[in-house]
Amino acid sequence: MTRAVLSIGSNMGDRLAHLRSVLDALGHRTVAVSPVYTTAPWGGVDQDDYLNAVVVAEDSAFDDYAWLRFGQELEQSADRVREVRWGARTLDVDVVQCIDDSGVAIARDTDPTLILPHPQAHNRAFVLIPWLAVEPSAHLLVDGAARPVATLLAELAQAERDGVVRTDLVLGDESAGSC
Ligand code: PH2
Ligand code: MG
Ligand code: MG
Repeated sequence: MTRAVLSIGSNMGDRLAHLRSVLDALGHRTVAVSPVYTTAPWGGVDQDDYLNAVVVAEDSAFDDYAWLRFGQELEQSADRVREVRWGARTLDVDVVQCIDDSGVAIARDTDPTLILPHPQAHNRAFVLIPWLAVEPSAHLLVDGAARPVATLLAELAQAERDGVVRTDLVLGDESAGSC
């Protein structure tokens, strides 16, 4: 059994439909769904604003690689093409953190296809703000030390935080979320 924190984003096509496709695929595995945010593009590539959200999900048969494959399959279903690094995309599903059976965050840094926790998560208000909305006391490993996500967010520049704006858009079944 693992519990994954997934960051989902889209800035091409029907952005909300792309995010919803993740909730549809997760089904009963969904533990919590954040609100949807419009977010200024992060990473220096000129592109349209994103819709972003965070989903917490559990599956008794999934290890961390299964979550990675799950996300990649959904990205392919959304017709995502090979893109510029940090550039526009129909759907991005990133595994931010994966907690194992014993409640320990899995740490990986040897396989470039899956680095855990996500190496940029602590720098991204578009990940931290939605995550805090569903797990206010969440912690994230940064350089091997568990840090409160709320502290990581407070350390980001105000301009980064201001670029993340909550919407009234709704993803999936609200009864599974904690809005
Ligand atoms: N994803 C990226 C690059 N930049 N910016 C925002 N606001 N949201 C994203 O999901 C995003 C991004 C590539 O993973
Ligand atoms: Mg990403
Ligand atoms: Mg990605």
